[in-house]
Amino acid sequence: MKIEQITLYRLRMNLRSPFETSFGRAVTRECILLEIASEGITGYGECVADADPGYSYETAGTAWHILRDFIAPVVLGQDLTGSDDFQQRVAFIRGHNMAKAGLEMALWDLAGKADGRSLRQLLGGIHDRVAVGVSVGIQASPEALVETVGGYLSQSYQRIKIKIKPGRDVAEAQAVRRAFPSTQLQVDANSAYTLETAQTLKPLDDLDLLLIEQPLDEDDLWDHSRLQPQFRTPLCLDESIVSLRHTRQALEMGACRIINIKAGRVGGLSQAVAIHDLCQARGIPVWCGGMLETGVGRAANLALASLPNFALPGDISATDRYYAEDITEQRFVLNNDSTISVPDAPGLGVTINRDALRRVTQERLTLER
Ligand code: OSB
Ligand code: MG
Repeated sequence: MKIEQITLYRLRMNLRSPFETSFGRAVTRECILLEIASEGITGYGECVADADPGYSYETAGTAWHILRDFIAPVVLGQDLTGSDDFQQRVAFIRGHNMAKAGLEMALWDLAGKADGRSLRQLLGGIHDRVAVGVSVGIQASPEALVETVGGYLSQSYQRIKIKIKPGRDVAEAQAVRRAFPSTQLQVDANSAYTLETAQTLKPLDDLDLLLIEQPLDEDDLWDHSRLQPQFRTPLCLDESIVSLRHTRQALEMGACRIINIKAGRVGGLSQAVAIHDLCQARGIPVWCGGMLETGVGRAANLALASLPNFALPGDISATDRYYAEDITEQRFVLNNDSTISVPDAPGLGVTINRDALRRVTQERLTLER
């Protein structure tokens, strides 16, 4: 695949409702859409870095810089054979996994379209629909949270994740558990605790949670390995898992019992599959995390989550949970068994709504050799 042109679109999309986590409150989501042209075919990818460095150090701004100044120059005009070839070319760039993953996704879309095969087929997915849940931001009060959760349950979501932060944790989880005794429930702290302050989370162990996601710092596998034995509930790492090596080390240390996989965080779908395979070999369940993706990234998440060891429901909700208007023609809807169907058209299986794209584009840059 000779890469002739790369276009970057910097997007700002209005969220249907504000999304509050331990690291901030968002009313819009920013990301970069990548469009690459090769021999008459166009591939799309989404770089999930957001406006602020709250979830990780990457932002849409740093990713724009890395894509324009370091990734595009080693890809433009080159005949790439696939994701391994691409990863070798960008291996000189330390970190910046979301920037790399955005371009890798566009290459997968291109490869699938060239071959007439869906991303699910290319990655080895085995399901045509995947179990999903919804990630619920911090609400005004435990009562408001119970009401919001009830709304999602009535839409047929069967798994609920609630965001927590110090002071907005145990009472919230207890209120949801009391109101919905048998719902699959989990919490996500986004690194808001220390080994010491996480002691206040002990009562969560009595709530029959599926998991506790990323309580401690993103660069701290060690303290997670000290915290996990203090809880019956499995810890799950999100931010801390930035590579296959981190995954192996986390498992060897006993830092968690479940892994959240996000292709952006680990540098691309190829790494995501490698992490899936390692966890499968070690009997560790994984699930697909989300970054409030547009339809482009959501299509990739669905294909990834169709692999066999994605044993827990993904943070892959229906389009209308996030956006009134998306940039893909396709809208993803929830089936009544809390699944979403995996696209089966070639590549990502989505087409871009050019009018919608124009409305959310803040900046656009075309690069050619
Ligand atoms: O920690 O999983 C997270 C959204 C943005 C950044 C980080 C996270 C999230 C979510 C939402 O929890 C998942 C989604 O529905 O896309
Ligand atoms: Mg998370």
